[in-house]
This record gives sequence, structure tokens and C-alpha cells, in this order.
Amino acid sequence: MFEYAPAPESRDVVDIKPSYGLFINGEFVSGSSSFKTVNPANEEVLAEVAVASSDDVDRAVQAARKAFGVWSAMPGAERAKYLFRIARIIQERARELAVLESLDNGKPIRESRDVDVPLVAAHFFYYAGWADKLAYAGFGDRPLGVAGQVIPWNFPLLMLAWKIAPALACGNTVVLKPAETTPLTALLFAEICQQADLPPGVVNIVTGAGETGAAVVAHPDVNKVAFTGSTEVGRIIARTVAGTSKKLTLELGGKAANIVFEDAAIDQAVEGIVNGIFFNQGHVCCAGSRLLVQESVQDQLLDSLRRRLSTLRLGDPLDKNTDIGAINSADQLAKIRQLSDLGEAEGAARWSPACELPEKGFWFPPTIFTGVAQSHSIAREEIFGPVLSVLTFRTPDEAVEKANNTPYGLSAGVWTEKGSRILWMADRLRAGVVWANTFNKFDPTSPFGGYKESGYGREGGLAGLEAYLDV
Ligand code: TXE
Repeated sequence: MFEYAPAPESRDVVDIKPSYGLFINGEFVSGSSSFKTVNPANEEVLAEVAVASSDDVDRAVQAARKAFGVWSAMPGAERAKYLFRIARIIQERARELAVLESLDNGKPIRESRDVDVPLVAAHFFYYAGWADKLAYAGFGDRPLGVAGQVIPWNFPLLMLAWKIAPALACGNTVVLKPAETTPLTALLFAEICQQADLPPGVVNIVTGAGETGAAVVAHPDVNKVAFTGSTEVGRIIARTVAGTSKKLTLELGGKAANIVFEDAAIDQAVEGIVNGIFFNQGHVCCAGSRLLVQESVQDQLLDSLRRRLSTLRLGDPLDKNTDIGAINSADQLAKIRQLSDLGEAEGAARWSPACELPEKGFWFPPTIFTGVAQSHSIAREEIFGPVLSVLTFRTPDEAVEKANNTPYGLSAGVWTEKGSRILWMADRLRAGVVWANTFNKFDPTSPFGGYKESGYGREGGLAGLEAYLDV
């Protein structure tokens, strides 16, 4: 790949403690056991983190229940002050948050610094603004109670913000369980809640694996469950919640089509395709993992795409020049390898740019599969890695049919210079988000969420408030 001079961000800007407790009722408390969280770029242990047992989860839920009385009775304008304060502290501590996110997750610092952390602050600012305007927005202002929130590892802080900011703005209190491979920024966020003098028990962070998440979801005093993660675990959670009065929102997997018409600005489309599938190593639920290209421009587009891929820099996530960081875990790497091998075995042609992978850590090169058929596993299953499956189409109808031929329905992208075609496509694509001549653009004012097996409920925007209120 490309030669360049490394420019590393300093790891020393963040003070990582050797061990972390659970954040319950405004304090850090110890758990009965612990697990290690590692830096996926070099497999070094970053810290020892407490596991919340079901008793610990119960303590957290009771703290949230008690705090609900105070928090929900507080005027919206007062709640807004806390949320604005949290947003400002996030901005002040942005560098620490970004470095810690890159260390624990493996994502390039350029992304955590320029995308994740600014969006996290933006979500707190945005929902702070709604806290005293809920009645005006026609929602009334009746919060649900205690929200149990379980989040994944691909955007640890951003998923936390998507869930905590609207919940608190509406007057709910929260018990949140971060993913087991990326607990550290959620614990730094707990410190920020202390710094903002948030009343104890309004936010509780319980770390641990799936069992801890299951205890949060099943707790009888939790009134609302919000989950982002795999479709498989989403189904388990839906079964647990069925037959209770808990409200549920699920944000699950995806297999988005990025659709390029022959009249598209090809250079721009190439950038969008790269951003669509290689941003965050493809660990993105709405990643453009299927490229649908109109047959007449396939060769031209693939030539440009291969050239562009050869300029991507893979390596140290703290290096400011890095485009592609580490895969988040050994398990995720094994899944990407297994599905990619299956792609080859099923007959698709595999290509990656010449690229040296670091010896330690979890790495996978940017990869393109051509000659992919709709029946191939790599065209159907979510790989959740830097792997693009290329399919072709001739007519707009065929593009729609192929794009919709998936059990998922989270997002899609359309590349064309014809405005009418964008609207025609957006009407027919069964996806919660359709981007036109761009991809992976997020904004707190826009609702985000899926159709079909990508889940239900919306996060972001006004629709995101509905998930946390009795309307
Ligand atoms: O997800 P899990 P994993 C997809 C992606 C990825 C695959 C597996 O395809 O390769 O899922 O990833 C908690 N009750 N996505 O195994 O297991 C778990 O501790 C309650 C897409 O990491 O779903 C973690 O906090 N909670 C996705 C969270 O659920 C449970 C993002 C997600 O983990 C639980 C992540 C249980 N029974 C993965 N079991 C997206 N939509 O963005 C686990 N958890």
C-alpha cells in the first residue's frame, strides 16, 4: 500500500486505570468478578472491568427507579441544563474520549475524533433542546420509567448517546450495558455524569457480557428496552419482552445496497462506496456492503475503485493518517474470514490491494468480491467487516428488485445525476434510510432505523423521542 510518515496521536492524553467498577447510583462500585478488555490493534490488555451479576443489575435498576421520581418530576428546562452540561464536557474532553475509543475499539483516530465524538456531543445538544419542548411537540411529557439499554461495540460512545440522550431528555432514567469488548468509553462517560453533577441513579452503567444484558432486559422493574446488536440476540430479547408491558425498540443487522447508475459521477461514487463499506472497518449496521453497479459502467467503476483502494492506509488506529484500523475482536475476525472463504468457495472472485498486515492484533485487508450471485452467502449475510460484494444490474427495476432481495432493510444508497430517479428509487427501496449521492451520513435531527429484520422503532430526531414517552 501507500508509503507515508506516521503521525501518531498520544496515548497519554487518557488516563486508563488498571481496573474499573460498575457505575451504580452515581458511584463506582466493585463487581463480584471481572473481565479484561484488550486493544484489538496489538492484543494488549487495557484494563480489568467488573462483571455485573444479576444482583448488581438489580441494584442498578433500583437506583434508577428511585432516581426516576426526582428526574421525571424535574421541569424539562432543568433536565436540559444537565444535558447541555454533559454535551459541553464531552466537547472539552473530546480528545480523551476519541483516543480511548480508538484504543478499545480499533477504529482510526480520524474517525473517532472527527465523526464519533462530535456526533456524540451533537446528540446531547440536540436532545437537551427538546427537554422543555415535549408538550409543544405534541408528545405530552410522560416518560416511561427505567430504560434498560444494551449496545454493541462498533460505535460504543455514539450508540450510548443515541440511547441515553433522548431517554434522559424525556425524563426516564437509564441502566445501560456496553458491549464486553468496548466498555471503557461508557465508563469515562460515567465520570462525565459525575462531573456534570447528574443526580445519582439517573444513569447507571453495568458492564459484562450477554448474561448481564439478559438480566437488564428481563428485570421486572425495567419499563423500556432498547437494543442495538445482532438480529439473533434481537430475537431473543423480543421473546423475553413479549408478554410484558415493556416497550421495545430494536436496531439490528443490515445488508445495504449501494446502487450506482451509469449516469452517476463515477469519482464521487467511488468515494461513497469506499466510505460506505470501509468506514469503521465495515463494522457498521448500515454499511453499503453490496455494490449494485449498472452493467455498462462496471469495468470503469471497478478500475477506479481498485486504484482508490490501493491508496488506503491500514494500520495503527492512533496514527492520524490511518484509514483502516483493527477488527474489533478475534471472534469478529473469525467471522469475516469464514464468510470471505465461503465467498471464494461459492465461486466469487476475491481481490485485495497489496497490503501488509501488522503481526499482532486483529486485521483484515479491504476486500472486493466480483462475480457475486444473489444466492451467494456473501450477498445475503451480514459480514460486518471491510468486505464488498459486487453485483450488477441493467434496468432501474432490476436494481430495486435486487436491492430489496434481502431479509434486512436498514439503508441504501443511490448514485445518479437524475433527480427524478432518486425519488423514484427512494419510493421503492425498502430501507429505513436512503442516501442520495452520499453514504453513511448521520445527523441527530434525522430518525434512523430499519424495516423487516433490521428491527423496529426509530432513534434520532423527533421520532426518537416517541420511543421514550407514552404519547
Ligand atoms: O453481537 P451481539 P456480537 C452483528 C454483526 C456481528 C454480529 C455478532 O453481524 O458480526 O452481530 O456481533 C449483548 N441478552 N452486529 O456477537 O451478541 C452483548 O453483550 C441481552 C450488528 O457482538 O448481538 C452486547 O452488549 N444482551 C450490530 C450486545 O448484546 C445480550 C452491532 C450486542 O452483542 C445477549 C453489533 C442477550 N441474550 C453486531 N447476548 C448493529 N446492528 O450495528 C448478547 N448481548
